[in-house]
Amino acid sequence: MSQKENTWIKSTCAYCGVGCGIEARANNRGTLEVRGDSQHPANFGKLCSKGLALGETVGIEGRLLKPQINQQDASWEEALADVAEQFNRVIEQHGKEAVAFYVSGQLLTEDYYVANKLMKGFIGSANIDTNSRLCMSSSVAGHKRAFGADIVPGCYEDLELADLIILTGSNLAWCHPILFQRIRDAKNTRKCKVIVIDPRRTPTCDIADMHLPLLPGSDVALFNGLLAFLSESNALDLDYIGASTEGLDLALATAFRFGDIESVQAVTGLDKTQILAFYQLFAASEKTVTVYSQGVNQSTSGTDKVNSILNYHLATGRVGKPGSTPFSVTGQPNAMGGREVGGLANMLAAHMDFDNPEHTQQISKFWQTDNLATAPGLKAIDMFNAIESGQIKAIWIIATNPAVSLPDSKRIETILANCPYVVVSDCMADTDTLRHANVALPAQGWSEKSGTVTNSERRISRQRRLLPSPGEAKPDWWIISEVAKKMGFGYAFDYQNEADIFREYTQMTTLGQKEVTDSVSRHGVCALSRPLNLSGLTELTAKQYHQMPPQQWPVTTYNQPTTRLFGNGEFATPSGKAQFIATGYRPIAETTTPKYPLLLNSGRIRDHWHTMTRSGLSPRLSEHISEPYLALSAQDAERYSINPNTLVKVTSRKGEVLLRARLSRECQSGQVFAPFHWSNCTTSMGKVDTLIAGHRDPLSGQPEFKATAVSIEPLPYQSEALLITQDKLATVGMSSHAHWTSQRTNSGYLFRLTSQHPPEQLHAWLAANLTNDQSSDQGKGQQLITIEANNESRYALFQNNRIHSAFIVSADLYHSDYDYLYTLIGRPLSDPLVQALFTGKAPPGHQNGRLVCACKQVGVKTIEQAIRAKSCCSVKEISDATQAGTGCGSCLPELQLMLEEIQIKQV
Ligand SMILES: Nc1nc2c(c(=O)[nH]1)N[C@H]1C(S)=C(S)[C@@H](COP(=O)(O)OP(=O)(O)OC[C@H]3O[C@@H](n4cnc5c(=O)[nH]c(N)nc54)[C@H](O)[C@@H]3O)O[C@H]1N2
Ligand SMILES: Nc1nc2c(c(=O)[nH]1)N[C@H]1C(S)=C(S)[C@@H](COP(=O)(O)OP(=O)(O)OC[C@H]3O[C@@H](n4cnc5c(=O)[nH]c(N)nc54)[C@H](O)[C@@H]3O)O[C@H]1N2
Ligand code: SF4
Ligand SMILES: [Mo]
Repeated sequence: MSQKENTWIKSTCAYCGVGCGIEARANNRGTLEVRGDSQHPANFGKLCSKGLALGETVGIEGRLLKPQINQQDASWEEALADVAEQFNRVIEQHGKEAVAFYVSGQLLTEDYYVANKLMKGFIGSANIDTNSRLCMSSSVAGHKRAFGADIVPGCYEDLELADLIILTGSNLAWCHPILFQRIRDAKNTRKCKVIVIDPRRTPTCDIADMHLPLLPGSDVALFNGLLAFLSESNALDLDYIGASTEGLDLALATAFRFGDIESVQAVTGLDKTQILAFYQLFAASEKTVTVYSQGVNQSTSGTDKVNSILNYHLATGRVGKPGSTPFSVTGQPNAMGGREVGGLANMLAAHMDFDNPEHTQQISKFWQTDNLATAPGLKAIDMFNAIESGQIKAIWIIATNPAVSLPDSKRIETILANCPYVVVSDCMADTDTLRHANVALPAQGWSEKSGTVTNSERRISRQRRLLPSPGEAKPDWWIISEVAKKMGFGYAFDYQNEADIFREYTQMTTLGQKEVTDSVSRHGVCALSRPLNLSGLTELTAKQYHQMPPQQWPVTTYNQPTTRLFGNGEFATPSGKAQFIATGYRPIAETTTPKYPLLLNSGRIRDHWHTMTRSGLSPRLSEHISEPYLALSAQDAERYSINPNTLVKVTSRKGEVLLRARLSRECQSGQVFAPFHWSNCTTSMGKVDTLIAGHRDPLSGQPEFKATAVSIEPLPYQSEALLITQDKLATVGMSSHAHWTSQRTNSGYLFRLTSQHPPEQLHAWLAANLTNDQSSDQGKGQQLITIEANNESRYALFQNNRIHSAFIVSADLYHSDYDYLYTLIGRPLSDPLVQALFTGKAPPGHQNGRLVCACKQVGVKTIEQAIRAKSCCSVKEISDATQAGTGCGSCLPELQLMLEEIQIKQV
């Protein structure tokens, strides 16, 4: 599709579940200008650092451009035929349970719908699961137990109406930055209180009136204690409980068993006065929202954690009311859409259930199939176990990178390597998972795709095509439908476009819906037999679909705003009443021992997205935190002899990784934290999921990513190097010589190496490698310079008199002194920066340090200097002095942290 110049097209951000509206315009460099959509109700024009950098990640670099069979280019016809034939062959020989799909919350609803229809409706197995198993499945299970349906009752506006916001297991500042900003703004105008419940002191604590650093996994005990406290202090809403709920007695009895403050204190490790202050504030604040995310879901007691939260909201009647509701925030852009169309192995599409014969009959009739799966399929980890045991012989992985993101990732790689037939659809050419693919299928990426996504507040937004597809990339729904046709199910997959699929899906949501009476009251509160009802969208023409503004479901009339659900006290259970669930506290699965004395927590950083296949393309996003790291307390660093910024070896019962030590006040002693973003494509030994065991919640099957027993020790090394290159190096041989991590920069790549070999050997090896890499260009004015200065050897390779690559090797390198190195590529020898490389002195004006504010390009040293020299005492003063934080605002919490840390040191 050709793109009219200067036309701003509305779409939705590629990243988190906030689902911000964007406007984008193609420029003549083939990339995009991106800005916030001021009319979108999620963000009203604001974007965070990731949203603002979207334009940097839509180029052709790194894209998978053609289908491949066994690493050889193939035509679409060949590749699709191969997939269809192999799947049919396996089904014929071993039965339908021998094949599986593993899909993703990053698919559009239309893609997801078709994948689920093919597997559950026509292949006849329910072996389709999604990475939402790792993300939202405990919330899904908790919602279903309490409400009878997987429903998020509230909306974003509730964050602005609440008197008290509890953020538990959520680092909103980094993971849902626009929601964080909405709360911060509300706090400034309405003075609502914020409590953060998280073992770590995260940047989210920037807006906290109270931080409860509970011990990992102890949420249920804390919330049971709250339920008991509410009962004891006569703060239960008895009218509401009587009219709208069932099961309080059992839940209360369980809560009382360990609900006294002393027991809560013992289990959570919190201070008694803090616990009481929290309970009292909750009891006194009628308008309360609890926002929760992976610190709750990713746990062996995840579903109970969710229900313990829903219990205290039900006990006070605070569900689905303005400013008063539990609020599970979704992670991926379409985590919610996937749940709607039945992406999880234990659900059918449109919130219908396997164990409801009416539902299965209605679906069979609607899809015109006599082969609908009759029972839930295998959940993610069980699915990979079944490949290992030989039960599953063919898997199709779409829009997810399980070789990095599933627990025990080394084992997952072995399983994929041994699986007889692996198909991977991805937009990128190189991922850890693709390295095991028999067939690789090039999917369109975010900027080329067209369809819909649903955000955390049930709002369906259009994602629109912004750029033409590179190479032969195709929409995921098209790829799946073509395979379905070739497998013999053509009549059911004959879609002309994504609007056809959306229409079919919306029709499906109306199956068996009872006549809706009084569905929407004046307060926007809705009562429906199955709340996921899109009957107002079933008649959309293709044109209306393409123009559709955001719609919040249920949508029984086009464009009707349905902001909240369940506020009238009617629920989707058979009795119409919400269910209290008795939630007994269970500890985390792993215990620390003298051999593994610390608990590893894992999660996200502000500027990277998951396995970095896309955010890793952006130099700006790669600068904020540029290496895999381990955050640890100063006490633990001392105890285990770890110096700041050195490499630390982290070992668990499953494996070991090497991470850069970051001493930080965020972790309590005994706990460490690492982000999970780095993969074999970006580091030799920094893939954190290598360490994590697959302990799961018994109901949801969600893994416990946040509590792994580990040991740490310093990594002895003989030499270190920083290397910049214009082209991506082949890293295959590098691992045998040094541990490495790589980072995208404006003009190329930056590698950090740590080696067991002495500096001269590392130097010789790197120099030989670089010249080999460039051998084809020999004679094109190539020039090498090697210099020894300050116990460091420096090397530069010039081509046509400009730096092509360069490195510095030393026994001990202070990396941050060389930040200017990023900028050297392409500069001539005469440039003062290049001269600095050889003199060993940092050039003037390049003492900026690690980037903190990605928008205004302000580095750590500039900010530190402003705080110290200009005596800035507030974030506002730092912003005024340096411009940091005046762009998207995502770095404001970090400015606050820096300010506090420097002020503490100065005292
Ligand atoms: N920048 C960025 N944003 C993202 C993503 C990304 O990759 N990068 N991914 C998106 C996705 S898919 C998701 S699911 C969301 C996740 O968003 P979040 O859930 O906010 O992010 P996490 O960092 O996984 O973990 C949240 C917090 O849980 C805390 N925690 C650990 N154990 C416990 C515990 O036992 N109890 C409590 N109460 N807290 C605990 C951790 O310390 C951590 O601060 O982010 C989305 N947004
Ligand atoms: N240790 C630890 N591990 C975790 C977590 C944690 O907190 N700690 N969190 C877990 C959670 S909540 C999540 S959601 C997962 C995320 O883990 P993954 O889903 O594995 O991570 P992504 O990097 O988002 O993988 C998406 C893949 O799809 C590709 N892709 C992007 N868009 C498209 C598209 O439109 N079509 C196709 N076909 N491909 C596309 C990308 O290039 C990439 O390879 O990680 C989980 N793993
Ligand atoms: S908060 Fe940031 S990453 Fe999430 S949708 Fe909005 S702009 Fe995108
Ligand atoms: Mo997620």
